[in-house]
Amino acid sequence: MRLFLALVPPPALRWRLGALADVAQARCGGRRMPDASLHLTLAFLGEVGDKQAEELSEEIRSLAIPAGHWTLDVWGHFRRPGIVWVGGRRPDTALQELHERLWERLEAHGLPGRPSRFIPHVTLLRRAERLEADGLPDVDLEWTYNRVTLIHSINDGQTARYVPLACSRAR
Ligand code: 2AM
Repeated sequence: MRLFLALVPPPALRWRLGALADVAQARCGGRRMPDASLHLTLAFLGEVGDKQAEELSEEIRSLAIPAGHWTLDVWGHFRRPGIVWVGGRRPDTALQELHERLWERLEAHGLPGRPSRFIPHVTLLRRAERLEADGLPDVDLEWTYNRVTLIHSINDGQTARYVPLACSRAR
């Protein structure tokens, strides 16, 4: 199973991210992420066996993360995969710490793959050749979070469907 840990936006924020995705697609082309799939990946686990997925689900259900507040105020582009995203202009210490803490737990479960660099972002478009920033609205969003979700990414041909498997406890 292809798994990742993510923050899932509350409905009002999801709606605002979706509105930005619409404007971005009109400007930059590419494939827009469906509203239901919008998220911030904290850790990408890759392929995990069923038994380990069950153990990880238990671990996530028993976890309580510190509540946090992330400011999204910039457009970004990863050229090679053609991703247009929104994120924070400044590094966010709380998200960085959460990422580190989660990877410590994942490594304790024997999972490899901790990246050398973590760039928190919400992917809005895929296969967009470039970011046409002119004419895009300023990004001015606040994301208050207190839970992490373990998500199963199921590939249905062209698009991935994301199915939540487990959610951490609220503090
Ligand atoms: P992306 O949106 O920047 O592509 C599910 O695929 C989530 O995991 C997506 O948010 C995706 O990030 C991320 N992801 C997919 N493959 C990855 C990889 N090899 N390394 C890091 N993150 C990955």
